[in-house]
Amino acid sequence: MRASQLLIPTLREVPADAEVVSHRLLVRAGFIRKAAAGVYNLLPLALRVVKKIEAIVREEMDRQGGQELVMPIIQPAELWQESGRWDVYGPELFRLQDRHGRDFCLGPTHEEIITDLVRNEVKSYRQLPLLLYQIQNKYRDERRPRFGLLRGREFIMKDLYSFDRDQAGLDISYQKMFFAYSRVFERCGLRFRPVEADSGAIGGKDTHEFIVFAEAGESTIVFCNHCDFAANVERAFSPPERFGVDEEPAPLREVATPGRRTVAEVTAFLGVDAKRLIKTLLFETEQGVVAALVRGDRDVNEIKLQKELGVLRCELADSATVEKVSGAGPGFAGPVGLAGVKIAADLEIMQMTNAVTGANKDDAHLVNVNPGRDFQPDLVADLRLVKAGDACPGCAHPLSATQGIEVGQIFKLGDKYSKVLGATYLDESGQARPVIMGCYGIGITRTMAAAVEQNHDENGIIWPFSIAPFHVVVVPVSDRDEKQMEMAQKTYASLLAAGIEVVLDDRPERPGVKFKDADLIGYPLRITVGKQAVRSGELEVKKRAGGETTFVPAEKIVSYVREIIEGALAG
Ligand code: 9G3
Repeated sequence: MRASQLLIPTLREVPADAEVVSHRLLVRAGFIRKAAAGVYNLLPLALRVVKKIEAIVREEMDRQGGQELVMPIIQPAELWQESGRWDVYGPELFRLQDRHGRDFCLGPTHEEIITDLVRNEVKSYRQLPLLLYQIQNKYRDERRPRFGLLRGREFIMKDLYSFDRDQAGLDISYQKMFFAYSRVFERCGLRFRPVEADSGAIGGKDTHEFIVFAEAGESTIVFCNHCDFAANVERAFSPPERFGVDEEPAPLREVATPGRRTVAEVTAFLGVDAKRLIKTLLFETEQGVVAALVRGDRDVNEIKLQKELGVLRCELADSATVEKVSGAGPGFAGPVGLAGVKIAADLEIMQMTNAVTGANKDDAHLVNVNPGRDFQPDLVADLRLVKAGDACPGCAHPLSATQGIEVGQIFKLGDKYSKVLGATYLDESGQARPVIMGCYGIGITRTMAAAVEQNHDENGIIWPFSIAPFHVVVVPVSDRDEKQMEMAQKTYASLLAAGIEVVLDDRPERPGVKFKDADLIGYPLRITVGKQAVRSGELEVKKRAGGETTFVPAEKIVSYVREIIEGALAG
């Protein structure tokens, strides 16, 4: 392709609303343009990248026996009512009506549609297992669309659904997808890690997320450098620490703590370790106010709390509620004598002796609080948010933490959807059984953005060869120098004839502009044709990653470039 004919609207200035590198660079390098909040045009370069990622995904899905199909984006409300999810999801579900006033939604995912398809078309154990997938636009009306393609309201997803006769079959399908996903992200040139995750509202047991390491990522993962444990913090468990268990319980006593509300203030004032404090956090739920107790140096994992309570809504109470419930301002609530509130204690709490808590009274705390003696929780469970330094559940070594972007997730659904929707098959003995399902997603557009987050420098994008929009750009230094233009054209033509993905930057621009754009767009290889090339017959080939330059005789350029590309694609 000739740059003069391509729509690559590069920008020098940084878009004002772009908070993360991938958003800034994809806009500046002319890959994407916003149409509405969280809704983007994918310009020709972006589409080429998307198609490459999709091709890798298709190969790996097909390798595992996946069959591609396309399901509708417009989905009837009836199916969502049957699964019960029409009412579970609120404003995040894009809803619309047809001319007859019938309800529909824009597909945020396709469990309902595919389960309906399978219940109608699959009757016998002989038709199983089945792996069905599609690559398609998805719609979710995010509260705060941001970070460009990382959290859009319309995005491209590959979603695959597995159907098996039993749990053992599902385990095999899950293994296949785990393997396929690892291959996909490796082939895309990403540094990533599969981590144990939380299945959230969709239910199901086993689930892994594939996390691409990146500072801009919204996922926090903890992992062990000593064994292979890795998990999303939302899911991570760390064994409870036993602090103060050897002490003799002392008599409960109230002490004045004027104006000391925070853990730091109270521990400094009383001269005690934060590990001696019981932190009491009040949450509002549809079951009323709940007091969650964790050690002073810990935080509450709200997702675990929500799960243990079995509630859908779980928000930190405002100060008016805190006062009404505890009779004191924020910072002085405690479990002793706290009436009319459900108390949920973390595992560590019950092992503490002579602890410090709020006294449910302004400017006062209780010391020598002994759980079991002085208060009785309604629920004891693992409620703690794991952080770096906590003990690994596998080998007790301290965990590390890092940020990342979730580019894929795989779930074992079991019979959650097949049961409610009645998707059954007849087994060998003619008995009807629910099909056992799994679902598996890859964010295609998100993977493109994640690749940019991981592969860039101050000058622009550095595409891995496997997903680069083009592999080579040929840059004549002066478009007014006939000899240079001729040599550049010839180089371009020979590469093109060899089937190499090449752009000729034939625009009437200054050399500085063309070099800057080449770096910004991130072509893996740049071939420069200047005065020296014309004189010596040698072309300068520069690698975008690392900046290494080599001079190659013009007649050898095709084989040289081909070798580099083939080497890179072979991994
Ligand atoms: C909704 C809305 C948002 C949603 C969902 C449903 C997330 C929803 C989870 C999944 C699970 C898997 C198939 C591919 C792999 C992931 N956000 N999820 O179900 F109605 Cl508005 O999508 N689906």
